[in-house]
Amino acid sequence: MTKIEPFSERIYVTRPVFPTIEEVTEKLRDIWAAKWITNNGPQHTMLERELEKFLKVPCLSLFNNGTIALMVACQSLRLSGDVITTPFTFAATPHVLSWNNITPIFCDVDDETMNIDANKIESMITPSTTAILAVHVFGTPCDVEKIQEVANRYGLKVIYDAAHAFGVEIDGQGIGNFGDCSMFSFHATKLYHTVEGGALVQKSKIVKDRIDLLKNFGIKNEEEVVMPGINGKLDEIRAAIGRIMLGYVEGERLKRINLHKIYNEEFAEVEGIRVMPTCAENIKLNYQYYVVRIDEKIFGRSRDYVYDELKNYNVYARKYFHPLCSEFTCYRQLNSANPNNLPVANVIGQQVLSLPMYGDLTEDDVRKICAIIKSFGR
Ligand code: T4K
Repeated sequence: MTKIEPFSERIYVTRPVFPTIEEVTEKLRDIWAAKWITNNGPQHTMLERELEKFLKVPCLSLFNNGTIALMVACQSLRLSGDVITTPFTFAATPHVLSWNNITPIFCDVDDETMNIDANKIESMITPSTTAILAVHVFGTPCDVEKIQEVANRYGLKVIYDAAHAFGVEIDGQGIGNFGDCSMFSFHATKLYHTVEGGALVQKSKIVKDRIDLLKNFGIKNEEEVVMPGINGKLDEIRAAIGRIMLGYVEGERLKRINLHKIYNEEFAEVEGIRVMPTCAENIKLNYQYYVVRIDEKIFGRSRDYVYDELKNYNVYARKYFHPLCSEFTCYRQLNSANPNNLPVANVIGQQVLSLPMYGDLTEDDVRKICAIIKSFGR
């Protein structure tokens, strides 16, 4: 077998999409001319309307990041007590609950989608439960129908952490239309970004008004502060960048679809490497991440071996999401964090590896990454 040379430069798990300097400069000139740089300026207002259209959602409020947006979602829905969530997510998801004095209750995940297992939620509900906080992990939609059905039966609110799900649709409906509220992250590492940023999406103008108060210190006007709010505002420069980036999303998505296909092709015959789930035809995905699961018993090498060895070839994959949130020192004492309660999540946490995925990767890059990984198998 011919020796595979390492990449000459580091290949990261992702790379932000950059607009041209000229496009940004043009927008900066508008902002300088308007002399309005934050606090609900024209770029902000225009971006909210443009995103509502793009995401096919009725009401959207911009935020300075997805985490603060999710914090405000809990406040706007007046959540308390316990909220059922997934351990297989980024740290922000349960942390937001803790910052609201809410106890996260970890529910196991589905082996195929890696999302919260909707069939196990009911058994976790107690009189203290006020909501379900589900995550469309890696952009694969949760079982929204089943989750809503359980929530309705017990009078629970449903919040979706849609940080990964920008542009995802079910039956032509924007993913943000499900549940009481959805959060999107516009962090630089996402398919669509505003450098840092995020949004809350929900159905009612009245709730939007409350959210907009909460993200601006609760200030109604110069004389009245009506609730204990926070500073969740997105500034004009980032809003302007967000407006430019809307023009890049579909092109980036198409490039990623092609790269997904190549990864899938390359791994099709490899035993012990499981690729991402395929979704039903009524679901439009965004192809933001490419994630595999490595079964050590079949592949002959562990996920950690592959992760470490890839670095020798200058490939920096990521173990999204390991450790599980239920393994964090701040949560592992919770009853629901016991691994016996989370058998599927614990296996996935040991197997999962996010491989490089961004539009500037070439087809050859992807084929070479696959060849390197395949060369590790025994
Ligand atoms: N809920 C979920 C399910 C989430 O995944 C997230 C965020 C949130 C909530 C919270 O939303 P935000 O408050 O962030 O809006 C990254 C992102 O920072 C984070 O937004 C994201 N999830 C998470 C999954 O990934 P890290 O700590 O892995 O990022 P970092 O800095 O290691 O970047 C990853 C790779 O990207 C680097 O290895 C290289 C590349 N990179 C990164 C940056 C920032 C670049 O090439 N250039 C860059 O400027 O968290």
